[in-house]
This record gives sequence, C-alpha cells and structure tokens, in this order.
Amino acid sequence: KPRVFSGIQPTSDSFHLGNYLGAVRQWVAMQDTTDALYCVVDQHAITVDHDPKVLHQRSRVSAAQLLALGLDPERCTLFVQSQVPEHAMLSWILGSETGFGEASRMTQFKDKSAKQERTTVGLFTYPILMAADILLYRTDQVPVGEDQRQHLELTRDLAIRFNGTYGETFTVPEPYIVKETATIKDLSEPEKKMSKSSSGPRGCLYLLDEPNQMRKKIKGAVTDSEAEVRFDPERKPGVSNLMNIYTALAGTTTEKLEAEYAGRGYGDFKGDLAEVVADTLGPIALRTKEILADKAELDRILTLGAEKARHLAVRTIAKTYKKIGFYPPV
Ligand code: AQP
Repeated sequence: KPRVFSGIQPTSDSFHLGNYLGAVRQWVAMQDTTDALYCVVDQHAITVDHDPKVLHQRSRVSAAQLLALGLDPERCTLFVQSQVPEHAMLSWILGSETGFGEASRMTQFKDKSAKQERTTVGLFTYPILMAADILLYRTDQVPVGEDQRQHLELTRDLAIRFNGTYGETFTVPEPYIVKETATIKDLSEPEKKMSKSSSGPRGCLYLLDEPNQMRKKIKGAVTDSEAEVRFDPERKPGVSNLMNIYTALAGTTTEKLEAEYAGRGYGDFKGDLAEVVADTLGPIALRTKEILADKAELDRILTLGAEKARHLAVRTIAKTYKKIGFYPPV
C-alpha cells in the first residue's frame, strides 16, 4: 500500500469548507487504499500569533473534528505533531540543506509575513518543517490543496538533493491534488481562496457553523449579474465555485447542474446548495462535541497514534543521523 501523509494546523476553532474539500475529504477516502498518517501540526501553528491555552484546546478540537469527519483510528494513524519529537529533529537537518534563496521564494511566507505585525524565523522555516513531516514517513502521496503545491515542490527538491549527496535516504513524495476542489474560493470575494485569516466573516464557511449560518452564507454568496448557472471559472468565479462545492458534496457533475438549473436563476440553485451543505456538514458539530466529551478516549486515540507514528519516525531519524555523521540519539 502506498504511504500517505498530510497535516492540518490547529489555528482556528473550526476548520473551513476549503480545508475539508481541498484536503480532509481526500484523507477520509484514502484511508482504505493506503497506509495513511494524518497529523494535527501544532508546531506549525506557533509560527504565527498564538496563546498556549487556546492552542492546546484547538489541537483537541481539530483532532475531534477529523474523527467527526470520518477519520477512523483503526484505519489510519492520527496524531499530534508535538508528541513526535523526530519532526523537529529532521527539520533541523533539512534546514541545513536548504538554500536561503530557495526558502525565500516561498510565496506563502511572503503573503503571511505581510499580514503579521511581527514575523518569526519559524514562519520562514515553516516549509522545511513541512518537508520533515512528510519525509519522516517515507511518504508516497500528500493530499493537500493547491496552496501547498510550492511547499511540496521544495520537499521533493530536498529529498532528491539529500539522496544525491548522502545516498538513498528519503522517498520522493508526489502531491495529490484534486483539481475541482484544489482551491475553494471565498464566498464573498470569489477571486480569492477561502481562508480563515484573510476571508471576512461571510466569505468563510466553517464546519462548526450553525446550519442556519451555513445556509445564510451560501445564499449570500457573491455570484454575478447574469442569471445562468454555467461553469466558467474565468468569467463566473462565484457561480463556478458554488458548482464545485455542490458537485463535491452531492456527488453530481457540473453538466448535470447546468441542465437542472437551466432557466431557473440563482435563487433555486443557492437554496438547494444551502440545504446540501447544511445536511452534509450540519451533523459534524454535534459529532465533534460528542467526541470531545470523552476526553480520556480522545487522549487514548492520540497517544496510540503518536506511538505508531514514532515507531516509523525513529527509523528514518536513525538512518538520516548515520548518513549525516551524527552520533545516534540515546
Ligand atoms: N481554500 C482552500 N481550498 C482548498 N484547500 C484548502 N486548504 C486550505 N484552504 C483551502 C487546504 O487545507 C489543508 C490544511 O491547511 P492549513 O493547515 O494550512 O490550514 P489553514 O491554515 O487553516 O488554511 P487557511 O485557511 O488557508 O489558513 P490561512 O488563512 O492561515 O492561510 C491544506 O492541505 C490546504 O491546502
């Protein structure tokens, strides 16, 4: 079975629709066909402003949401990054293999640092920690949204270069990006991606929103001055984004939607999509709450996950330390 790894940051109280359709939905689907590890990457989350109590709680809520969305600890390895110290160990080594210019080209750093009052070195080296996350598990495929493609390229470059310099050590991973949902757009500014940090309150649909709030956000989504449900991402980014959301959640196609809503305008279309979204995502909040209520069980799942992950991680660290000429960890 191919090995799969992916991570998500506990940087908000709820994941949003972009996180789900761009990444987590694929995570759930890949559990049966691959050997999958999924990680709540709390070490990435401290690269921007954070509060210790809030961070800890968000890591728990993130793990609970992932379980509520369909991750099954019997079929995948779910863990919190800080419980596996090997991520930071490998990150240090990879950082010393990364050119400063190479790291400086990362567009996410440029975007995020422009928004921060105070930019940290951690935010700059974020893609290197991400490379470590992936390479630590000899990962074949990384299911992510389009915004992570550049970081994946860096990961591949680092793996290839390290293998070339020190001998075969890392598997070179491939991105796994589903075209239709690679970038879910902001509901009020459909030229931009949906994002918790740059979307306004109406542009970002959170999975833990009340069903009525979800309906309101979908019905209030910006479309265009025509009245034709037609898939054309260039000229009709708002409608096309809603169509992508619809097809992903309801398992239909854009052609079928075009036929179904021909001559009916946007009202019916948005109303139906609002119901699809509320029906499919509405129950997630309750399930998340139930999972959070059993603290001991959630902790047990995460500890077990971290142990399984660590078992693999120590082997890669042992190999890499040897290759680089370090003393082995004691
Ligand atoms: N709009 C999106 N469409 C498709 N995929 C997306 N992802 C994020 N936004 C979209 C994917 O979600 C996974 C987790 O990413 P992350 O840990 O970077 O999550 P985040 O920080 O919560 O994402 P945001 O909202 O994009 O954060 P900010 O606003 O801080 O930049 C990844 O696979 C990502 O591609």
